[in-house]
Amino acid sequence: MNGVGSRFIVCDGAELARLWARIGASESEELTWVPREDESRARPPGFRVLQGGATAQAIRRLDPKGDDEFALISDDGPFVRAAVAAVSDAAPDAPVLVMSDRLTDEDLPEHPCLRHTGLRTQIRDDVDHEFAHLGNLRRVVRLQALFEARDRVGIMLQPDPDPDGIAAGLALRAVLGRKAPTAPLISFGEITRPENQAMVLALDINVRTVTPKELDEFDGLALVDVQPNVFGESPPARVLSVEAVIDHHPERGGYDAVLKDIRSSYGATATILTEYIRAAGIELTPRLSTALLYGIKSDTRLLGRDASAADMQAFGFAHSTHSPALLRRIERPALPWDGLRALGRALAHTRVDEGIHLLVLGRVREDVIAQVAELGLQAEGAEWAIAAGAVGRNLVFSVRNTGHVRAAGEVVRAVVESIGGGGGGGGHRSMAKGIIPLRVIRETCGRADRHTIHQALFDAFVRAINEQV
Ligand SMILES: [Mn+2]
Repeated sequence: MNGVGSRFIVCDGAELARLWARIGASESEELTWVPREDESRARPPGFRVLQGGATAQAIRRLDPKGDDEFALISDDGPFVRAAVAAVSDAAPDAPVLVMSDRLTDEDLPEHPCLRHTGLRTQIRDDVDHEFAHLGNLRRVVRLQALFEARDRVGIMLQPDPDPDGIAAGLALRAVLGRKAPTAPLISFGEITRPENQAMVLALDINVRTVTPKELDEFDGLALVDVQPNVFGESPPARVLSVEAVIDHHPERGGYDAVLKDIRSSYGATATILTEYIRAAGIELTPRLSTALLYGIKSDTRLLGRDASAADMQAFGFAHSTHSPALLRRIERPALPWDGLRALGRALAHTRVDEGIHLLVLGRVREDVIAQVAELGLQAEGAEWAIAAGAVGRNLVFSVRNTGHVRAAGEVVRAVVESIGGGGGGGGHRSMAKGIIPLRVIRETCGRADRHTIHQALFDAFVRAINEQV
């Protein structure tokens, strides 16, 4: 995400210019050097001399544009300070990377978009990373400038917000240096999935449901992990003209945004925001790290196939400061007493048959079902664990397997199909969830008591698991 501008490298003396060439100067870089005394005839190959030294006039002669960036390579304090001042003067918006082994942050002048890193230990990959950080810092500086003067910024998530959107929204608020009252997380819909409710509960996050009319309260709007096409056929006009969009879904047209950062190769929007926070050196609290970690984990299915190298790195970065206790509270919410009693009754008669451990719980809170399925897989001899319970008018069941067998998602679809219409199901290799209306079970099996449900589910699973694919 380095933008499309040019990159100017300014080396202090022939020795550092040759070092830069050895690290592996990129063809897309404009290489310049400032000769030290007695070096005027030692031009390093590929470099052109910065006539007049590191002055604003010399930088202006390079004709820098809005998206360009600079790297200053020097171990000399006065040189770097003069060069930073020259760049600020000639190209006020250009970010600056200072590469030096001897200088410390105290040697460097104030600059809104400057990063400092070492030089001689760098290899080309490191240099590329440093420029990636610089590109992210530039985005942060632009976002901050865009929202600075706004009274109330709405951070808009998709309807039925998910952990990635919630974490990214929370992180954007931190990037903007704001608190909930002036930058609330908002959505046109409520959080419905129990595991997502567990996240906002454990991390004490409020997502406000708003009507299109209520968007008038905000003089700044940022769409996070979402683009307007998600809001239906004819979205409210306000969301078609927003200040910022940060997303990892494929880019859609049909709306205006002052700033856009859309990276469809990323597995999570939380990854983009983690990079912002890292590049800008913003403090990562345990609550925010835990949110980001969980957001990345949940959108990439625990860093599975959809994850990019960037997701792995962001995950690692957030991991070092997250709170294991908070994460546990999200992933293993406290079991309610009646859920535990239902589990106790189901366990009293439990057995593992043909590698299947099936627990039917009766009426329970939905998140209990997933947790009981996890527990069920720990039974001796279990290759499959299924927990089922009545939620509203439906029978909801969660499925887990040991991973060496048929994919759970496929099996659940086959089970729902064989018991009868109106339900749904899906999932991944080792975990899945299915829903069948209780009415359908009553119609198919004559009744919907615990024993009947147990029998019907068990038979359907045996068939589905052993079916040839
Ligand atoms: Mn997402």
